[in-house]
Amino acid sequence: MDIIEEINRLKKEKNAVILSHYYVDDDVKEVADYTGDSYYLSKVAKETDADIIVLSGVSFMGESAKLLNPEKTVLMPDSHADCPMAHMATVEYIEKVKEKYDDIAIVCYINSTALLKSHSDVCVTSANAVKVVKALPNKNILFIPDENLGRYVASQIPEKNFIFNPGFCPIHKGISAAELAECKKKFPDAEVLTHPECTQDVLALSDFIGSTSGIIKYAGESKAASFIICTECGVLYELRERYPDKTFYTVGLPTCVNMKKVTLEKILDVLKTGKNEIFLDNDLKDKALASLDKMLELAK
Ligand code: CIZ
Ligand code: SF4
Repeated sequence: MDIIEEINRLKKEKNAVILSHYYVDDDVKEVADYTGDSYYLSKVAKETDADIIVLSGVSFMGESAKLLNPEKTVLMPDSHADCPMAHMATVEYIEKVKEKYDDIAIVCYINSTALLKSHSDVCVTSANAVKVVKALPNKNILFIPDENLGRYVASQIPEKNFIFNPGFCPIHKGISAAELAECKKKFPDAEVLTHPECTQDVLALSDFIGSTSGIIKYAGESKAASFIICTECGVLYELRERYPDKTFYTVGLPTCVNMKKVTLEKILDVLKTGKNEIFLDNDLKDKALASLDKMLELAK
């Protein structure tokens, strides 16, 4: 039996579901029951009636799935697949900023540890951040951990006062505006579609700024025949599959090494053994879940 057949057999036998992020390797996405961005995966995790969720992505995604569905077993194919940005804020910094403002909301990008979520008022993803922050009554917003996404959201909501935190995604930050400008010269008819984790100078050269799901939707609706995609390269698979007549370029090949740690062999292994299960600290579970639930409610 080949590995895909065996994974599918075990999925059925154990009533497991595989949720994959767009950024994992293409062969891994072949066995996924659901593939999407963080927002989509969190909604699926909340609604699934499977007993086991295999989260083919990085650890904050597994933690979110467990928070949203605590009765389920959540397994990570690779327990070291972690997002460095998820750790790039401190509780001390949050508390220090809170002391300065009476009316402040702590807004936490979902790419964050459960600990950071537990010290926040609401979570956001890149797909819903503007909508969720707009819906908050607070004028002062501390946005953690990603400064670039925070600055983009702030640019869309000028009536609020934002405080930023110096976190970043190394992959999106690594996309260079100078190289993008070169690429635009080479492909002048291509539209530039960019994730808001990229730096401000890259955003300034873009025709569309949005989450991975937003980029995929935009590429389908646009009349343009070619696009320069400024996000992690995994999204190319979905774009090329959905729109085979369109052409997609990237600036270099931005690759998240952590997402690429997930392999079919590791998925099979956790399905067989049940290892790498996510357990969350009891002290922070309720508060972290409250910030995720608030996001799901405000993003409706
Ligand atoms: O960079 C990431 O990890 C993204 C874009 C996650 C997501 O799906 O929002
Ligand atoms: Fe984290 Fe960036 Fe990888 Fe996303 S692409 S998981 S933000 S390091």
